[in-house]
Amino acid sequence: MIGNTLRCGALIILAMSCCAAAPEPVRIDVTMIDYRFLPDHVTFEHGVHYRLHLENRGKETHEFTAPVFFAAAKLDNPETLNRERSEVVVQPGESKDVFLTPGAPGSYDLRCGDHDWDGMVGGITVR
Ligand SMILES: [Cu+2]
Repeated sequence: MIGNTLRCGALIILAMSCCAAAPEPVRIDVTMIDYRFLPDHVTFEHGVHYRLHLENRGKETHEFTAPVFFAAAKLDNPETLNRERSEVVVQPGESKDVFLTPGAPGSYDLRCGDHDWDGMVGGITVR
């Protein structure tokens, strides 16, 4: 019994030391409300690994629509996006994480595919 506990503890310490060495992606949070992105402008550094955390606190479904930005980026979990890989659909109360490394520096269009007509637009800069 004590032996098992010790072995278990040793495994946990091994697992922790292994994973602590891996660099964490830089987290960027974008909240979606009815009908805005908060913030509405996001800046990424070229070549850096990110966790883009999208949270919908509105009552309507919102999309983080950025086809050119996503096409230029290296996506770790493209299954989070729609089939065309142009946007991330986030239901009310839901959140999604996209792990990505942005592509070429420049300015990219950001909008909500459903509510851009209502001013739910923003921008993405990669430096
Ligand atoms: Cu929307």
